[in-house]
Amino acid sequence: MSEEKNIMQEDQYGGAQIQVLEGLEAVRKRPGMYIGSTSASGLHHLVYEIVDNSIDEALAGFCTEITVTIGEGDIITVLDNGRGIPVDIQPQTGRPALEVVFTVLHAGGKFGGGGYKVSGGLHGVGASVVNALSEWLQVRVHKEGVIYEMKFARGAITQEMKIVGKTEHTGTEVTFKPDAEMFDTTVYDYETLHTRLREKAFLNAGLRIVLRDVRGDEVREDEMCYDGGIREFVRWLSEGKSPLHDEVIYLQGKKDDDVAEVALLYNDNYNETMMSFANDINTTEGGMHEAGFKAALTKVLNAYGIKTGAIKGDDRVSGEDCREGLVAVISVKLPEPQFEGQTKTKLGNARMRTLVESMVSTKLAEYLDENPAVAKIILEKALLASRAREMARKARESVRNKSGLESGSMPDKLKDCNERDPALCEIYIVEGDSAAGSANQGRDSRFQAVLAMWGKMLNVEKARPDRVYNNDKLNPVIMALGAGIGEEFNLEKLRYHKIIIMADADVDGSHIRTLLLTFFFRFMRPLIENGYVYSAVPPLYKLTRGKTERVAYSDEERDRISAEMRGDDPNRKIEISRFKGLGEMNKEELWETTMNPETRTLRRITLGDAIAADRTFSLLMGEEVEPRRAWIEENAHSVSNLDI
Ligand code: TSJ
Repeated sequence: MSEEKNIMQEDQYGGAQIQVLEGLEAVRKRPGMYIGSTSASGLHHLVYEIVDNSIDEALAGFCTEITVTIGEGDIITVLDNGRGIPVDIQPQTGRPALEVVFTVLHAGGKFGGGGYKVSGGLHGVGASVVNALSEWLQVRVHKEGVIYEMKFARGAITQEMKIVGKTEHTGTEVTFKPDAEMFDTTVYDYETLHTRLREKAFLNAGLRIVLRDVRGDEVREDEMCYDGGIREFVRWLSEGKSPLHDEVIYLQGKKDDDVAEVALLYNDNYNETMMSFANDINTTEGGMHEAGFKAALTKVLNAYGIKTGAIKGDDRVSGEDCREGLVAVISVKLPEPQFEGQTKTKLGNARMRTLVESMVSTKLAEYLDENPAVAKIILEKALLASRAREMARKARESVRNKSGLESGSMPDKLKDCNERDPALCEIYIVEGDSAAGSANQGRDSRFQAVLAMWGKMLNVEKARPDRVYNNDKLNPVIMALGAGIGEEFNLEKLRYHKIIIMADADVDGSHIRTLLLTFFFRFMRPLIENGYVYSAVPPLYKLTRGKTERVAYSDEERDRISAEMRGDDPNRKIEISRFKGLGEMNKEELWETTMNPETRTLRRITLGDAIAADRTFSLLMGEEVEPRRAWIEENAHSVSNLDI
C-alpha cells in the first residue's frame, strides 16, 4: 500500500515535470513570441527580464543595489542585495518557490506582496523564459544565513536546489549563458545595456545600478545612481543645450494607488524632447499620461498669459508652441497598466490622463505664480515659437515649390530605382564620393536607389526650422524621400520603406550618421517610429586562403572563420586584412557584403538610438566646449560607438 502511494507520487511529480518541460519547450519553439525577436534586441531583452525582478524588489523597498556583469563569452550575471527569492516549498506545486520561478511560465512575482505589476506586451514574461533560452543558468540565493544554489540547462534542472555555503547577507545572483542555438547573435552591446540601465536608474531615484564589462583586456564599468530621479534625467537629456531657467521644474501627485511625476526644463532651441514611462516602461507611443500633460501645459500657459496680459485678444499659443525647446520626462506608476498600440507602448488607462492633467494644471499654475521670472521666460518662448511657426510654414511652402515635391522632380545626386511600390524600394544614403560610386555600380537598380551625401554637419541644433528646410545637404534627402517634412510630413507619400544609412566607422561617417538620425528624429520622426530607418553594417575584415575569400563583421567572427578556413591544417596561411572604408571595396564586394538582401546585415534604428544621436548632436554642436572635448576623448578609440 505504502509502495503504491509512493509510485503515485512519483507519477504526479513526473507529470508536473513533463508539463514544465512542455511549457519551456514552447518558448524554445517560438522564442520570438516571448521576447519579441531572436535578434540582438531579443538577446538584450533577457537581461532586462532578470533585472526587472531586482527592480521590483527595489520598488518594494528591500533592494538598494543591482550589479550587472557582462563576462567573457557574453555570460551575464545579475546580482542584487534584496531579500533573496523565497526558497520554501509552495503548497500548490510541492516544489521550492525558487524552482517554480525558473521553470513555470509567468511564475515571476505571482507570490509575495502586490506592488506595481506590469502586464501585457512583452514585459514581465519572467525568469523561466530566460532560463528556457539559456544554454545554462545558475541561481544563488543568500537568505537566512545560507546560500541556496540551483542549476539548469536549456530550461531543464541539472542540479536540484541545495545549500552550498554560509552567508551573512541577503540577495539574489543569477548567471546565464544565452543559447547560441536560439539567437542570431549572442554578443552583448555595452552601450545598449548602459542606456537601458541608466534609464532604470533615473526612474528609480536612489537605486544604485552598476554595469561592468570584463570581456577582453580592458574592464569597463559605470555606476549609475541618481538621488534626484527624473529631475536628473531631464538635466542629463539637456546636456549641451542652453537652459532658459536654472532649476528643473518638478511636479508630482497621487490618487489612491496611482502616482504621477513630471520634470521639465526649457532650453533655447526649437525641438522638444519628451519621454514618458508607465511602471518604468518607456511608452514610446505615448498615451493617456502624455495627453494629460500636453493638455495641461497648453491650458496653464495660455491662462497665465491671459492673466498677465502677455496674450491679448483672441491670440493663443498652440500645444506645439508650448513645447518648443522643452525637455520633459513623465513617469507614472499604476496597478494593472494597459499597454496598447502597434508596439504595445501606448498607455491606455484613461484615469492617468485625468490624474496627470489635474496634477499639472494645479501645480504648474502654482509654480508659475511663485516664479514669475521663469514664467515670463517660458511664455515669451512660446509666443516666439508661435510667430516662428508662421514663418516656417511660409518657408515650407516655398521649398515645396522650389524643390518640386509637387512636380515630382528628383535631386541630381539621386540614382533612383525602377520599382515604384514604396514597400519594395530601398534608398542607400551613402557618405563620400567613392563609396557612392561603388554603391551605384554594385546595387540592384530594380529596387535600390543611391543618394550621395558628404561634407560638414549642418547645425540643425541652432538653425531655425526654415533654414533646415532650405539647407543644401538636407534638401536632396527631403526631395528623394518625397514625404515632406515637419508638421506636413506624410508617411503615405514616402517613396522607400527602407532608408539605409551607409557610412564608415570613422569621424566623417559618424558625423553624417548623427546628422541624419538627428534630422530624421526631429523632422521626420514617424520614419523612425515605424522602423523604416536602418544602418548598413559593412564588414571589418577580409580573410583569404588561396582563392577563397570570406569577410567578418566582428573580431569574434574573424577568429571563428579563420579557424574554420584553417580546418585540420594548422600550417595553412590565412591572410587577414582590415577594410579601411566603404570606398575601398569594389562594387562586387560592396554588393555581396553590404547591399545584397540575401547576405547583408542591417541594423534597424530605434527611437532610443535616435534620442542618443540627438543628445550627441547637442553635445557636439552646442556652445559648451567641455562636453564636446569629453565626447571626443571617450570616442577617440572607437568612433563607431556613436552608432550604439
Ligand atoms: F526572478 C529572477 F530569477 F529572475 C530574479 C529574481 C533574478 C534576480 C537577479 C533577482 C530576483 C529577485 C527576486 N530579487 N529579489 C527578489 N525577491 C523576491 O523574489 C521576494 C523575496 C521575498 C518575498 C517575501 O514576501 O518575503 C517576496 C519576493 C517576491
